Amino acid sequence: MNFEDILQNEIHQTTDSTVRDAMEYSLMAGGKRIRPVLLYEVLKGYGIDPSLGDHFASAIEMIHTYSLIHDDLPAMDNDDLRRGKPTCHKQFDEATAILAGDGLLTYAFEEAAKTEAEPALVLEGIRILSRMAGPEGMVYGQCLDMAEETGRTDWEALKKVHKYKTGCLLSAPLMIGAVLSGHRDEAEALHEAGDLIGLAFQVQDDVLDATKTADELGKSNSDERNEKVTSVSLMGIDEAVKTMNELYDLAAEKIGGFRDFSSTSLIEVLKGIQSRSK
Ligand code: GRG
Repeated sequence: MNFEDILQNEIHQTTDSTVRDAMEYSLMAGGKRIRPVLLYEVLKGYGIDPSLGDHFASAIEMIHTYSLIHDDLPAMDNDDLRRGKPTCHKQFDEATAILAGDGLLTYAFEEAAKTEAEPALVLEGIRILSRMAGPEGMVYGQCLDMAEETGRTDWEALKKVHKYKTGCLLSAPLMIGAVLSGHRDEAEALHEAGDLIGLAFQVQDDVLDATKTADELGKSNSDERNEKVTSVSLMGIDEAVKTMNELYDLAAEKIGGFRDFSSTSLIEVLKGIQSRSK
């Protein structure tokens, strides 16, 4: 089964309701699925059947989608367009969008728990997922981002926001892939690689936001509207592009250094992300 069918199938196992419609609307709206791909690539690199990661890959995409739904709400970035479609609260209403986010977040953990691997490995994967998504991870990053004075003020502060807000959920699939493959000892080093990818990805997002239209990107640029400091506003486009390329190269170098890991395919995926246009 391809990943889109897996996701659709899993979400259809929840009770038919408006909240399910809203969860499905946002989940199946055509995201790039970068986080699931990272998990599958780590499993493949360690010589493990990638289907072992189906439930965690779905769980991570559910958590990512919940974060986008909540981030788009009027109380946060107040955006109208996401994944080329009206945001969840525009298509439905605010209460339904809040519930759809809550539903995706909680269902993600049931989803991850379905993984048929050694229970200790599944538990460790769930612990990592929870930590990377929660108040020690993405939620902390979002909190820093909302508190402008302690958030985006200079490059160091901005890097901290991105490490948590973006890096953690890109690190999670790499770390969980290592754990499910029996390489728990390499999860921390993969976390560092994930941080680099997260920062590169975010600088790239800033560059794309500054150079493409909302229609081309399929999402609104609320950073500009909300007058937020970004890597482009701090260092200009040329320097931001240079920084982004250096960060991707560093991440690839790190990934190339793992023992017992065939890195070629994951590095190819990274190159694909580096040349993305949305
Ligand atoms: C609400 C707790 C909470 C967190 C929100 C995801 C997020 C944190 C904010 C969204 C805004 C933003 C720029 C986040 C950084 C991560 C990022 C670049 C998300 C977009 O990821 P893509 O490009 O999206 O992988 P698709 O739609 O392709 O899945």
